[in-house]
Amino acid sequence: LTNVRQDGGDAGSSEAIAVADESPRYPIRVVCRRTGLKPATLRAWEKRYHVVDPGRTQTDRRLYSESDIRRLSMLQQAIGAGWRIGQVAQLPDGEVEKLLESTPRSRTQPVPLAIASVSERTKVVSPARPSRPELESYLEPIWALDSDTLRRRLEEALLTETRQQVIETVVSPLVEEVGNQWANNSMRPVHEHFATAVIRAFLSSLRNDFNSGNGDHRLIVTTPQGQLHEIGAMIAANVAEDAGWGVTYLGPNLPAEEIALAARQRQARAVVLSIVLCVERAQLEESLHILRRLLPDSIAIVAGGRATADISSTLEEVNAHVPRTLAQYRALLGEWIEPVRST
Ligand code: B12
Repeated sequence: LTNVRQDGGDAGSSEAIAVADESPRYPIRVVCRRTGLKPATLRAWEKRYHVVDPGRTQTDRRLYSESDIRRLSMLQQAIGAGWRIGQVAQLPDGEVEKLLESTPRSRTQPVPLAIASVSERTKVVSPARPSRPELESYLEPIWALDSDTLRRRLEEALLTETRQQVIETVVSPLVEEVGNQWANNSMRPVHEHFATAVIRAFLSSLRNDFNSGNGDHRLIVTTPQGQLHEIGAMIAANVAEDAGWGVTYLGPNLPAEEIALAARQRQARAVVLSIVLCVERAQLEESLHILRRLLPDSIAIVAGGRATADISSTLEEVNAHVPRTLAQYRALLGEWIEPVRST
């Protein structure tokens, strides 16, 4: 609270005015601790939205003032209340304050699609569901159907993080967030389709198609017939390539006979399946049995994805390895690759 008048009297009286120290003096670490923002989010907000204008030390490190911290805390609260950073970043402090006071809990309920026009949806529905602040800069271009910006932001993430980190900390949570917003009608199917298309292209571009593997280092990655969700399989392919495996990626929705043919032809070490949704369970379970029958014992089946829990007994029957997390999957691939390396 800068220049707070304590007596309501003469503005010229220096004793009557309590001036908070507004000099820039807090490093980014302190600001993040006090506001709960991550450093990367704060830098992104500054770069894209100029939310505050910090001072600099002689060695060019950022320094923030009390009022910067206050503003950032309010913006952080607004995001928590479901606003998007693009909607609040340019508002003066007083407006953000009013917004926070007047954001009733009921705003967290989405407006039904049927009665909301597109403009109402971007104004009213988009702040409906709090999303993770660190994903805001990716959700903005999805709302705007702006593929250039979405793609550029994903690529920018690669400048500071490894391919694995970007997949696990950006791509996975982003698709999940899109899926949740789509499921609760906060996002239209067009936005979900658009986001999926750009993310598929991005994951494709990360893949190392030239490494088809040699010796025992070959994997087939796909999804069984009826399983249309492909991003889990693309992630599994990327993770394996990162761990040094040559991957033959077959896309989604493939009959067991075709998968087995590819695995035998490539003399793969394993077939990796992504099973995200338990649709047509009987067909899914049958195709796993067929696959096991058509594969020699030397070719393992690895199955991952959220629906593996629904068919766990079948997966056991076909002797599948079922890593529950990407870390477990990486560990399994590591165990297999080690003996090969040592020969
Ligand atoms: C995009 C999408 C689609 C697209 C897929 C396009 C494509 N080319 O992939 C389309 C439009 C085709 C689609 C269709 C359907 N979808 Co859909 N879809 C999604 C969405 C938004 C993203 C899916 C995705 O790619 N996720 C990203 C990946 C990264 O997440 P994941 O698949 O869970 O994978 C993680 C783990 O499971 C694991 N993993 C996955 N595979 C593997 C493999 C290995 C080896 C390992 C180790 C780990 C692993 O690692 C990943 C990273 O954490 C999700 C929402 C969401 N929250 O995921 C809904 C979602 C999966 N879909 C859903 C539904 C209901 C459907 C439909 C039935 C809708 C309909 N009525 O038609 C159909 C069914 C299609 C079918 N037969 O398979 C539901 C499933 C609900 C449930 N019971 O689980 C979801 C969760 C949406 C929701 N919240 O309701 N969908």
